[in-house]
Amino acid sequence: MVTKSKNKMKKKTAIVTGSTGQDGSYLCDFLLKKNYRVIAADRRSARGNNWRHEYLQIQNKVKYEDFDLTDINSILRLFKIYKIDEFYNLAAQSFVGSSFKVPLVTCDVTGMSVLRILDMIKNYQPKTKFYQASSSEMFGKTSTKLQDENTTLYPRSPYGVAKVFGHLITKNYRESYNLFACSGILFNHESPLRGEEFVTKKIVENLVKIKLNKLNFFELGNIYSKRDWGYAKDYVEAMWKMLQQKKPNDYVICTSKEYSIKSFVNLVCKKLKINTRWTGKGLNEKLIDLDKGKILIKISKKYYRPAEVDYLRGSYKKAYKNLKWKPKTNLNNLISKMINFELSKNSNFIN
Ligand code: NAP
Ligand code: G4F
Repeated sequence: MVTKSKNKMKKKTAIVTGSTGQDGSYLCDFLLKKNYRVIAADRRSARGNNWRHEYLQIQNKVKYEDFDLTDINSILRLFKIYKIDEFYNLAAQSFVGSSFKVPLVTCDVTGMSVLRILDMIKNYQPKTKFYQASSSEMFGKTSTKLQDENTTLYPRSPYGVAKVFGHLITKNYRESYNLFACSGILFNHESPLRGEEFVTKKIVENLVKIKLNKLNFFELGNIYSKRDWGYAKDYVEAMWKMLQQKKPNDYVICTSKEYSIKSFVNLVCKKLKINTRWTGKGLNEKLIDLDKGKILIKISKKYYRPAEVDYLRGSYKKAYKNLKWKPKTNLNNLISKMINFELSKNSNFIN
């Protein structure tokens, strides 16, 4: 009995904002397995479609708190209720494409809210360790082959600009007020739990539907940009590791391999055994199913962005040295996980 209550007292409390998103879900699961008390801070509207928590079977294990990054009182409330050991700020308007359409909301939610949280930590619980979800999108129009913690930031979207603010204000509060505040500069990371508006999920979901004869074709935008894609589940471990170090710091998390969107499509087709060839150029480029003589993918201007990030490829040297972190899952295995998830979803649907 005594040991049990002692163990209970030792539980660390972690707040995870954006817990219902891709990374938030994997992080909650990870922290629960590490015996944390996990407070899932989300907008109430997110609970209506809590499929990721249900998939990971964590919906009865976390404690939900109503929260909105734009409502300072909802942030303050958490600091009044809980003694917070670790605060992971994963919530954001995270879709780059939308940030051009709702720039003010994006800058407020994704950028300014970081300052709201840091100021609460400084004023109420300065011992709380803070993780900020920074992004490789901050490198934007980069001219270096490999981006690391010292690469110049040149964002290309309101989202990227907002993330730069969050990143720099985290560093500023660390240096000004001696807070344990870290930024993880994460390159693109995907999983079966990825939101369907992001390109990898859109490609896998639609090609699986085509394979199962449930869809004829779909459209993409710029298929020539290159991304460094890792597996989200590998990446949440790095977030936690950053907060377990003696000193706070910023780290790039990536795989150091880059692929174009077009190569990603080709890899998925190969795995699904769809025999294809690309024809045409520019907006007339198309992916053809050679066996059926059908168009599978068309290019549409609708999905082009006003400014593009053409090339991202990171170096995780510092994370490997200090955190002993390296990616475990390559793109081939990641694609298999995503395909299998979609196939099982579809067969469940048929049954
Ligand atoms: P995600 O799936 O889009 O999740 C974002 C979460 O933020 C959602 O749960 C969303 O909830 C919540 N949110 C949005 N606006 C909010 C608000 N005003 N108040 C409270 N919650 C709000 O994103 P993710 O892929 O897991 O990414 C997690 C974080 O890492 C984000 O900050 C993202 O910008 C950053 N990041 C992601 C990647 C990547 O490749 N995945 C790479 C680098 C950085 P609702 O359902 O209520 O909208
Ligand atoms: O999958 P995406 O929307 O991801 P993007 O823009 O790289 O942003 C993601 O990664 C960032 C890290 O670098 C995160 F910070 C951010 O939160 C998010 O998770 O687009 C990837 C690329 C882009 O170049 C886009 O123009 O794919 C291109 N693309 C081509 N056709 C498309 C499409 N993107 C989307 N979403 N949909 C298309 O139809």
